[in-house]
Amino acid sequence: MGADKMLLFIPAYNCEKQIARVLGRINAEVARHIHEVLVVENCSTDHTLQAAPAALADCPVVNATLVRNLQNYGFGGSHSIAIDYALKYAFDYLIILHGDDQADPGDMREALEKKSYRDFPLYLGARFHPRSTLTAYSALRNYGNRLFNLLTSAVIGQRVYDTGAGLNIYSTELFKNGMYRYFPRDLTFSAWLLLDGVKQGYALTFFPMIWRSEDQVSNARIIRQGWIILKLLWRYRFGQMLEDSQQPHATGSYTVHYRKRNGMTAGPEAA
Ligand SMILES: Nc1nc2c(ncn2[C@@H]2O[C@H](COP(=O)(O)OP(=O)(O)OP(=O)(O)O)[C@@H](O)[C@H]2O)c(=O)[nH]1
Ligand SMILES: [Mg+2]
Repeated sequence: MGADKMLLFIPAYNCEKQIARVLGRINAEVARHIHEVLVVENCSTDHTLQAAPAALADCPVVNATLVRNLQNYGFGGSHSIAIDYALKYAFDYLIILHGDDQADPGDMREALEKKSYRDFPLYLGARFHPRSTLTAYSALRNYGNRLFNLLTSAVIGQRVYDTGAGLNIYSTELFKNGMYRYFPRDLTFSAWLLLDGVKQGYALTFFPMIWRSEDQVSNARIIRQGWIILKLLWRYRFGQMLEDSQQPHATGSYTVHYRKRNGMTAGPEAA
């Protein structure tokens, strides 16, 4: 295991078909840098919860935890659970890999080996990076995302190639201001993390990735999310990111369904 304590967090909602596939993409070269995998299952209506333990047992990362949220806390709410976990157990970095197998963890292998993420507390995968490959991505979402990337670039004064892809490395320093508790719990959560990190003065960079769209269901609502991000960019530029009325969300709760420690299945009771 590397010198940096890294948590690989996988948000998973209705991805029974993809969860084993995405965990299967974590090869030994990537796994040796990761201290623990945390799958946060968000009350799926399919069998994601049942599919995950065997896939975690097979995964070469030696420590693994599968939790199920007590209720659906949304995409951002699942991220908040992982951030709380990363801070509680003193992880240095939080890697986010979407559970629906659109991103390939192999795309961060070079960064893990060269430790280039140390220079960029926001080390983000980007679907719209010039060297990225996008397969079967709709024209509306493609151009819509590119437009928002340009707007975001203009507002923060540096080139942005994605405001929320499915593979990112964050330094946990970013989260110590506790702002993530206030962010909306929808798919715009990643854009908030990005803007809050930049506002705090942390360095940002993007790396290319291969982004697949095969049997995944897209929940991204480009127009609704675009509107939220536009408002956010406006407030970032001309005032404060949070509205005065915005309250922190209550800390989410979960039950533990699987644990593996040092390669041995430990069972939920060994918390
Ligand atoms: N939409 C959604 N996703 C969740 C939730 N909880 C966890 N997730 C996981 O978060 C990931 C991202 O969600 P997606 O809806 O696929 O969004 P996306 O892939 O960024 O968007 P597109 O590539 O544009 O389809 C998936 O791996 C989901 O399994 C939730 O409450 N809602
Ligand atoms: Mg997806």
